[in-house]
Amino acid sequence: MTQEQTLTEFLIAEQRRVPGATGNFTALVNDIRLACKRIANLVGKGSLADLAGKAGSVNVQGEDQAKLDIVANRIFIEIHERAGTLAGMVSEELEDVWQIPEHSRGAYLLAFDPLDGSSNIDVNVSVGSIFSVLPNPDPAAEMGPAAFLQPGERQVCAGYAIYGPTTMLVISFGHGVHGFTLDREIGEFVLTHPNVRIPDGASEFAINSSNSRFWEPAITRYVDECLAGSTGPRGRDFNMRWIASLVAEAHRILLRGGVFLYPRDDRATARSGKLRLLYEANPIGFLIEQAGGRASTGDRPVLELRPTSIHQRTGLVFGSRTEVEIIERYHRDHNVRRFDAPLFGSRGLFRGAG
Ligand code: AFP
Repeated sequence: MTQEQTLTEFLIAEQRRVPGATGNFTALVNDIRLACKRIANLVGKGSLADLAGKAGSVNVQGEDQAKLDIVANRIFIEIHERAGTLAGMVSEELEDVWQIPEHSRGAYLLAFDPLDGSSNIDVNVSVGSIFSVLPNPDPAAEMGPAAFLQPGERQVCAGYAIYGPTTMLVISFGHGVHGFTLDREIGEFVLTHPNVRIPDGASEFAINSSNSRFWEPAITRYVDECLAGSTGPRGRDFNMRWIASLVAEAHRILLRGGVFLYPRDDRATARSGKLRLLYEANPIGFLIEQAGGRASTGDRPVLELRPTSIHQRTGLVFGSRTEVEIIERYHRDHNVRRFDAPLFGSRGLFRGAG
């Protein structure tokens, strides 16, 4: 039997690959790991920790905060703010950039969603934490939103922790994706899923179809064709999934293939999409691309987008490369004029097919 490799050993090996590495990056990833372990512990306690339910507050996006959203956010901040590895932090739960005291400033920026899918906590469905690490582009400049407005392709590390039946940390440093499972007996993440590759050609799609009346024609066409199954143009049956937890959805797709769509739509709240670019779409997109899949706004690779604000939203389509490319093609074909392409309007050919 080969010996298990822990995340600590993996990180040391990674650091050795970089001549002159200071250990700061390794320390940062170690701290992310610690934050995720602490959150996993609380999530695992469920109602026993008296952390179930809503906090009675709303975040900067106007969404109700769960008690665990607030606690998980605090855990991330407390662990990182004096570690000496970061120059600033952005979180789904914070309106502004979190300033790091000058004497503790490091070379990196951290954007995170401390508890993604938090509407699922009270019903005991998988949730997660998502993180994205960027270099600080100008250490001499005053820390503010501008530092974070870098395209996702500049990420040096991204990943998520999933708090499900097991807790896993799935991470990429820009050369492949690796999954580590928390062994609670030894308190360590152990490498269980090295070099994850997304299977292509899988037959599952995930979308919240209650929004279908607001979709663009390209999305309607894609979903209608999937629903038509073996009798339609795709010539095979598809399964539909929707967990309402991006991390859980991304995890399934990384391991089993398929495609996820949260497209922009015609609701006033989702014209630019629903998911947040910096701490949802970019880190998940980075993992997906590193695992051989594709992540797109629908029109173009999501990692190429240059953000204009720290809480910017985007449409997001990701998963098996072939499927995402089909969806991008449909955008090119049908979305020249939104919502009124002849085949897909209210009386169009495909409207009745689903
Ligand atoms: P929360 O973290 O507020 O629960 O949001 C979860 C999420 O951002 C993402 O994880 C899901 O894919 C998506 O929202 C679900 O959105 P709908 O409830 O609109 O389906």
